[in-house]
Amino acid sequence: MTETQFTPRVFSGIQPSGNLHLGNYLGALKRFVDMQQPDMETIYCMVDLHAITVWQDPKELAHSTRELCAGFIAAGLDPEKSILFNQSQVPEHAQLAWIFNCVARMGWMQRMTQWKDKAGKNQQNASLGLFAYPSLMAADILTYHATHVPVGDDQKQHLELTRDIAIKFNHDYGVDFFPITEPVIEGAATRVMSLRDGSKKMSKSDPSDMSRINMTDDADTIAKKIRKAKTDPEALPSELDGLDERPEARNLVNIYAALSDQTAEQVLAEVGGKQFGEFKPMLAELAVSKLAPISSEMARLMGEEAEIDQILAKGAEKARSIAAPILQQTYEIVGMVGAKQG
Ligand code: AQP
Repeated sequence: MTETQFTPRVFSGIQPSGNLHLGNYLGALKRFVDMQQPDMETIYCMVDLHAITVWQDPKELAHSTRELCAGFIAAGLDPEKSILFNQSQVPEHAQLAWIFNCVARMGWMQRMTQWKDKAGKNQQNASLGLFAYPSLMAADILTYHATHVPVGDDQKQHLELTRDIAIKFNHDYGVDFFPITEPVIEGAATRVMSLRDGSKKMSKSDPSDMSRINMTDDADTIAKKIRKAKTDPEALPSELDGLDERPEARNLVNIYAALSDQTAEQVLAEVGGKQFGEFKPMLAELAVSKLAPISSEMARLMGEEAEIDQILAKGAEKARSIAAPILQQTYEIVGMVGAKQG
């Protein structure tokens, strides 16, 4: 096998399965915007096929997909600079996922912590799609030969599996066709934790709305959630190791750092010695100043449904022009008769 040079290309996605929250924003969306650079091709997807691995109300799914697109644009993604689309409009994702279902091993999927967490004790009743989720995610990435994937820390294991699938495919067919993708898990907030419990990830499916800040929350709600966030009675330390064994304090410092584009060390140099009574209003003010313009722009864009649908359709067309030839080449490698280069 000869070494192939792959053009740098960024791909990532977010599920339209509920409200975007601060974890999605700091761990993923804000990073997507940072990577939208002139020398980098960026492809960002609303992964609706992933969302239906657990049942979604059809009307809500359509609404969430458009709202997520509005969130992408309001946060700074520009449809002229990045390819924005919803996954189901590009059938190559699902087609390549089938090939990968035949490459990935059952044991690999069974080890996925997200599968274990989401299916819980009721695995027999979970959908086959939920089990095969990482194989579709590998296809999302590799149908663009993407080299860099910005995600939150919780997706690390799925990205390792994407690499395993690429390596096994290349090995099984004696080619150097799929790139070995680099996860980009960077910044102060790669794992934003629940505001109610510093040992749990902030997530859409947490039953307590007080556990997360939604991108659609108004200023008063954001301030109230931060005021009521669980903390401890100690003052903030001036050094990072003073946050050891203080998960809730560490979480709020990391959120502050990510929102203000600083490191946690820089934040502690500024706020060390302050009590939470003083720090929480600072954090609330910062969060409102960063999130309010995004949520009001999201609300405005949601009034322009036809424009959103047009952006998604145009994005899907551009995405297909990259994905279709890669799928056709995959089919040829596998030996499918009639496979023609797109
Ligand atoms: N708490 C988080 N901190 C940092 N990054 C996070 N991400 C999610 N939660 C956090 C990142 O957001 C991107 C999109 O996530 P997703 O919507 O595809 O899936 P998810 O991880 O299932 O989101 P939730 O909120 O955690 O949903 P549920 O409750 O259904 O499990 C990914 O890059 C992810 O890392």
